[in-house]
Amino acid sequence: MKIGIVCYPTYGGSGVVATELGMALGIKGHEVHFITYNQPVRLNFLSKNVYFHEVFVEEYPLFQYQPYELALSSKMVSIVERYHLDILHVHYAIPHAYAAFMAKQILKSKGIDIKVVTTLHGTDITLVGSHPIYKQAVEFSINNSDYVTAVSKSLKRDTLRLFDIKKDIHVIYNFIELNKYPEHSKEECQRSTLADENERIIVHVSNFRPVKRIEDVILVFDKILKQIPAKLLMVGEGPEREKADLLVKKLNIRDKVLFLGNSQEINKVLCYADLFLLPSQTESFGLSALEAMAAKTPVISSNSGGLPEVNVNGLTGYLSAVGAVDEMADNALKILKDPSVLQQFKQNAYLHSKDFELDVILPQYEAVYRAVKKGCC
Ligand code: GMT
Repeated sequence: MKIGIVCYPTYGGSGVVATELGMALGIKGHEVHFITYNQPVRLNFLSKNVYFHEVFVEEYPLFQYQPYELALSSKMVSIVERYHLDILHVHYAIPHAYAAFMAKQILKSKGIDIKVVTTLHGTDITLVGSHPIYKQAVEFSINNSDYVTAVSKSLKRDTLRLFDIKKDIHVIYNFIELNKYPEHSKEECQRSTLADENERIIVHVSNFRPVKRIEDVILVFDKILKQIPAKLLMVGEGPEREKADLLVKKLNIRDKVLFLGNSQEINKVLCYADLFLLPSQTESFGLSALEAMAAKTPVISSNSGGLPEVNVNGLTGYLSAVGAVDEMADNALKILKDPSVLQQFKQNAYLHSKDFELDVILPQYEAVYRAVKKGCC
């Protein structure tokens, strides 16, 4: 099949899922065309059957805001026409589903019936999409997609609660490619480059937005540190980075916290990890938690959104109410203090991540494309 994928090219989970999906589809013989404003960060340029089309936005003095949706719709129309695409799969409703609706209408006027699949990822619904300034357009674009998927049951529930939705929403979980996290990686990992032999290594990966509650990450770590030797690796960049730095200074733990910036090799960083922290305010799925589990790392997270669908309390890690930093630290210590308990949680996390293997999820998207192409819905 010929599939156009529209996504954000940045480090966020939606772009990562879209990119990994596209590359996997290419390997399976589909022709995949990425349409976005930059080359997606996880896109391996030489991937089989994969093409990238950059959306340019011309500056003009009249525009306070550049009309990206317009440029994107036009680009989608040209790519669908030029490469005879069957499907446009847009990741993150804003503005992609809206731009896809416009492209569909333009193509209709030319006698081309392009099918649009929209995947909802989280903040496009919970934080941004349901805001009154966007709500009407987001609701309309969801209702006018040919097929809608959400990355967790929780996100489906949120979408139905926040919008007047006339379409079925189908849950297709996010996925990982376990072969990118080889079982032997932990043993090969040079932990000594980052921590002393007796220190537990704790990792957080995110875009450092307020929703991630970065200060809770540091507070939990500080409480752990009071009980056992440990290091915290903070991976990512974003608006809360400065605040995090200030808190680290205030707590006088600067030599125990490493800010590593953005990384394209999360699996290599996770190779060092004994524990992953994700105390988010809300999280539709928590792809970073799943990536940690795939690298045999138990997860201490909040219980918000779709996190309970990924992190199983008492098995792969622990879940706590948002902001319950004392409980999170206590749970972390339960895992970290006893090497045999830690080993058990690592193994459980790894085994549970297998439920989200690419091989399990990819056929679900392929089935959607086939059904939608036939005009199922
Ligand atoms: O977490 C973010 O702020 C980035 C955001 C995105 O759209 O890239 O992530 C959302 O989509 C991911 C992939 O489906 C999910 O794993 C994240 O849980 C979700 N983030 C939130 O709901 C806050």
